[in-house]
Amino acid sequence: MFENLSNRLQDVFSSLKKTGSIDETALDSAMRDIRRALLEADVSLEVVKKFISEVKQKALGQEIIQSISPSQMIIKLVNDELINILGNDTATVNIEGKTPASLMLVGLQGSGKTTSIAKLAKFIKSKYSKNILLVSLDVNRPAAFEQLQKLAHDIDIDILPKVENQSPENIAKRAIAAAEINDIDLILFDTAGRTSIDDNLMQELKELESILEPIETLLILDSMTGQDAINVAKNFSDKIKLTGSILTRVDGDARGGAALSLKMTTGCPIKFIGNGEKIDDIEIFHPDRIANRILDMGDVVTLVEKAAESIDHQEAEKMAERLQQGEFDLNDLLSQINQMKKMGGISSMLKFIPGMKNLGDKANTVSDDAIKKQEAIILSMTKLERRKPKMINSSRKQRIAKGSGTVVSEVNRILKQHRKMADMMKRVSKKGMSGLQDLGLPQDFNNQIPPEFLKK
Ligand SMILES: Nc1nc2c(ncn2[C@@H]2O[C@H](COP(=O)(O)OP(=O)(O)OP(=O)(O)O)[C@@H](O)[C@H]2O)c(=O)[nH]1
Ligand SMILES: [Mg+2]
Repeated sequence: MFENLSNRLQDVFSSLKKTGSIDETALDSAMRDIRRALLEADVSLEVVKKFISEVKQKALGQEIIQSISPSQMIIKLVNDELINILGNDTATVNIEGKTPASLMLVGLQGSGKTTSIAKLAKFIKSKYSKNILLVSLDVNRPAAFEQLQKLAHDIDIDILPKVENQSPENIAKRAIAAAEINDIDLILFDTAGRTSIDDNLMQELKELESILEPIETLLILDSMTGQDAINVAKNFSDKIKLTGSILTRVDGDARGGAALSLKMTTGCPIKFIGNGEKIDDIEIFHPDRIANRILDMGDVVTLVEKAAESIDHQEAEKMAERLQQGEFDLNDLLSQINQMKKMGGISSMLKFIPGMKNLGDKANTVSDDAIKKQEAIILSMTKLERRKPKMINSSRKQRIAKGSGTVVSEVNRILKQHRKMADMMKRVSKKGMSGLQDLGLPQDFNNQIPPEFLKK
């Protein structure tokens, strides 16, 4: 899977590397090649467009990191965007709920439902040691039951015995009753496929859905069908509530476009991929590992992450030095806010000051909007005002409030907050941590942050 895309992207990157420095023209031409590579991999146009515009926008707004080259930066951006369209976090199969809990597999004829159910059952049994019952609800295709029965036997998992001429709805009810008696944790239901989506099939699935109240309804999609898989997913999710999908036959699909388009176009996360006919040919779908496989540039990605991290550290250390000398003006507050934005908390800075590590953890709950507002207020001050906040009189306050789209009381609040923090820094630098006790800290530290700035 993804061989073609992988090769194409690597060609783009190797010619980028040769270019050395990257200007907008070089970036444009690289993005054109990436666009073509994605389209050839059968990724849907909608997704390709979004992909390209995200990467381009980020590439242009990117901070320059000295120790890495622009081409390395672009590789990292493409990597991140690949992970993003693949769904970011790994979506795990849900197996918790009222017992017996039902999992239902649905999909078109021949998509790989019966094979996948056996693969999934073995996976869940060995990973979570659950008691599983397999049930065939396919009363249409001759020998559908026998196919599942053979697989169940191979993996040593129980299957609900066949009763002739029972409707899928009645089999479902019988399965739940049998599971309750036999201490079954999970029932995996195999359903009938159709050559195309028809109303009867959907009606049957809807009825089964209301009987089973499944904790997972997984759509089985044949990745070889490419863009069609996306339409199938859209159609199914219009009618029943899908919780995820299993993409089968990725072993025969060199393009991988379905995998790359599915999450973004349908919102349905891929939970597993089937990569062969054997029972063990199933894999959890990890977006980051898949992206890594496509790019095959793991070392570059790690390098860029490390470089970006070290920049944050340098900044934080520089500020910590100033703080230790008792200096803390509004510029420091601004870079602290920037650090907060980047690293998600005041703790990132405070941890560099001996004894303040735990204190930092407590203050790690400042909300994003509040941070943006604080930043806007400080940015509306002149450089001199930031260095000498005392000079900010009421007319200056009004100008600052106007410039930042806030009101004077908010400007006052920041100034007050800054005064308190500066005072705290001064005490710490003079007396060490004992200086904080005069302020009633650390217990009181969260009070330094206005309550509306804390996450609800
Ligand atoms: N190469 C490969 N073949 C697969 C994979 N998954 C299923 N198959 C094959 O696809 C064929 C159909 O699989 P089934 O599991 O019977 O499909 P189904 O959706 O249950 O089919 P119906 O019940 O007829 O709707 C079988 O020959 C499987 O061996 C896979 O991941 N890779
Ligand atoms: Mg089947």
